[in-house]
Amino acid sequence: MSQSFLRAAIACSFLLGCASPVRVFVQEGPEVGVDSSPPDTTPPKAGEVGAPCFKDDECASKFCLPIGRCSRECSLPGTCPNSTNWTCRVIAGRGPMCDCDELGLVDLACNGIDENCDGKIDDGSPKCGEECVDTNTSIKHCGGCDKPCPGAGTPNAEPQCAMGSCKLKCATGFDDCDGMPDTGCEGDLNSTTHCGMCGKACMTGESCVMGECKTILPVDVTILLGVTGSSHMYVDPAIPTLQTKLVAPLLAVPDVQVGVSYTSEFPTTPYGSVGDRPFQGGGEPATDGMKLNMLIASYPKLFGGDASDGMIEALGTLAGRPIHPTSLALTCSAGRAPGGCWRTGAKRVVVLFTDDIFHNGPNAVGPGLYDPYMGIAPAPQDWTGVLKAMTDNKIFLLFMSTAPAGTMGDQARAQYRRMLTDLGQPMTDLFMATPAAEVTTAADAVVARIKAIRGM
Ligand SMILES: [Ca+2]
Ligand SMILES: [Ca+2]
Ligand SMILES: [Ca+2]
Ligand SMILES: [Ca+2]
Repeated sequence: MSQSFLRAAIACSFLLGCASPVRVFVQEGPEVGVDSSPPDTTPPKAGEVGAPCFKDDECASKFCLPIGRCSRECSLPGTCPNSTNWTCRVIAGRGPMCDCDELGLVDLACNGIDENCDGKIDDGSPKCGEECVDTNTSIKHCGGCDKPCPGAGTPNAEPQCAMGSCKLKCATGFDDCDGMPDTGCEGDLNSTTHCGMCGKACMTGESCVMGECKTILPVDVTILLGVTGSSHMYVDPAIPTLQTKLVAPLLAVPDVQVGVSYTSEFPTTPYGSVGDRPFQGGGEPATDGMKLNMLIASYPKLFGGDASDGMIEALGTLAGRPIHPTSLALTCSAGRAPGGCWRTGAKRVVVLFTDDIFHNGPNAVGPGLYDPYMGIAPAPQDWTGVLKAMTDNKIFLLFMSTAPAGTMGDQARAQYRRMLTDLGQPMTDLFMATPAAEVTTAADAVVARIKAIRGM
């Protein structure tokens, strides 16, 4: 009688009270309960627990589980392989037997679970020293013990082990262009040498914007301040913000120049008052921040008259339409386009800071002009002509709307949206700048938009 038989017989008689001689064939093997066998890839021996089987006779225990694995007798859960998917269950006609819930065909590494029910926990996972290691993913033991992945602590990079091979995981916008882990992900994909991908260089004169080579044109921005009587209460508190959050960041962008002009109304009753000007030039686009700040702070406090005002005329002037005798032209440097004094080849942007709705502008809905002027000579410009001039001169129009919420402001903004539609611009080019706290948000957004226009 073998030792196995004795052990099985004792287990039967003391723990289970069974007396069947079937248990003579319980196989030799490591004590169950603590599976401390070193991970290996050798399959279980034929007949032992976890060995593949088609019928009961192939198993030492004479019991083949429905999943096609040999079982064995057990007394307690701990007498089966020490994995959560193995349990000691009473099988009808057999008594307590080890049963396994198969979790997959592959035994995943180092998780203490015998997913494939072959009775070996984490088989195939090597140990490196005492540590169970998944050499497919371990950055210390990648593809084998003590094969660390290089690149830790290098710029824009993290070492990574995938399928047992080391590679660098690069931060967004960077790549390992030189193939050397020690330099990390040194390739800046927003640079003109690696624009969008390693080795993709931009042509001379191009810039790399968001991973694409682009020809960046200079940008001229004119801040057009609405200065009728109703607007002073919005302009005054916004002055520091316009200086620090609009002018300063725009001048910090390469080859962006900024100018300031003003708009109010024709000095004709009932539209406006004596001294009003539909357009008053301040300074042409330039880079002198001090001068620009002064042009904003010392804006002319003009008047107005009725509810609508003369901004359409001012936009026409900036777009090069003949200037009205009641307006005051900008003084342009040599070589600049008349009206807005734009540089040749520069993109052109007007930032209109206003609380008004505009005479001779478009109706928000339907055809015709909004509140058209009557009896002013020479005749003021209207949206039809100004739209054409702005389109011909490729002038972008951005609104900073200070009109308060409510019917009047909503009517004005509906007109702005119609103008943006006519210009082929998105509705998002209308920036809410009311109440005063929103001027900062609006200015930030306008700067971002102008940067985007620059890269278009
Ligand atoms: Ca296994
Ligand atoms: Ca496992
Ligand atoms: Ca590198
Ligand atoms: Ca008016």
